[in-house]
Amino acid sequence: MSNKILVIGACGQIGTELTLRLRELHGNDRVIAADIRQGNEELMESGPFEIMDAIDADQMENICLHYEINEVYLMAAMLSATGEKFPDKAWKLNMTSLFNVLDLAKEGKINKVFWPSSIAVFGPTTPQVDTPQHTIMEPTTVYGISKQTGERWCEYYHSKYGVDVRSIRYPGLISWKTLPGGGTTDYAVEIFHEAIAQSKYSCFLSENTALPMMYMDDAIRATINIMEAPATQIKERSSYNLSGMSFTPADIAVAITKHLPEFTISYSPDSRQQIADSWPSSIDDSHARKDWNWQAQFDLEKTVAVMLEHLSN
Ligand code: AKB
Repeated sequence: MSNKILVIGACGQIGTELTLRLRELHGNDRVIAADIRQGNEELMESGPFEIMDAIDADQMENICLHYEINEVYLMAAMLSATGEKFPDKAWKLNMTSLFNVLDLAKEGKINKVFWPSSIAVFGPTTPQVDTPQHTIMEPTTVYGISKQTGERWCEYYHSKYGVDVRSIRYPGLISWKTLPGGGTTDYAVEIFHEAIAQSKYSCFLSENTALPMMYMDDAIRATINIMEAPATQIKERSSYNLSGMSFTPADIAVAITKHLPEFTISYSPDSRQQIADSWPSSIDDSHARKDWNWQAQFDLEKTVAVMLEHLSN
């Protein structure tokens, strides 16, 4: 089978940078971007693009067969905060798209699948600090329930049908190329845009809400590393805990102030506070380190420096 890659949800926050990196590694024509809408100029002009609705199984199959796709990265999803506004749509998108891809793999039409899970699989009864790989998972958001259910299905398709599916529980992701949309951790990106534009930011989470976060370069490296690891090294076929850094809105504000002394933050928690309170504050990713040599490279200081540099330009 040819080695061709399809990224579904290629125009979103992760999809954009993942597609561009995969194109660098494999060649522009070997990485097909697909999304329900068009993406930024760099993405659209660097290689093939298809309009695709991830819940349309026939459309997905036709694109996979047409391009002789080998690997699929399914990045389309409705995130935590938007999912609470549209629970039925979130469930439909997050679950149907996953079954569409898993079934293509089960039928031997594609070889390998990447599917993102999230720290949202955890809930208020989960140990909050250094949350272990295997622990209590009672998520309270539709997004979290869809990710937890998806994890069980990934493991099921692997053990029953031999599907080579790999997954990571992403923390909040910080990036400058494409904005996140509809998540609870989005404040950690918004804050940079507002710091540069207005020198102030009103945060929708409270001062001391610690959450696991990661700079996008680390997330992309982890995604590609887990997909490139030999199958025998992938011991968790649900999803791997992954840790970058943990900080509160107050911590990131202090780190920004070191570069922009006039910056000020205020706090006006909204409904997203309840979601954040149900999630871990830090993650134990020892299984990912042991099984496929995961190691984060970006801490808060480094992330703040690189975000401000890129966004100021
Ligand atoms: C969200 O906030 O919903 C996402 C996530 C942690 O999966 N960024």
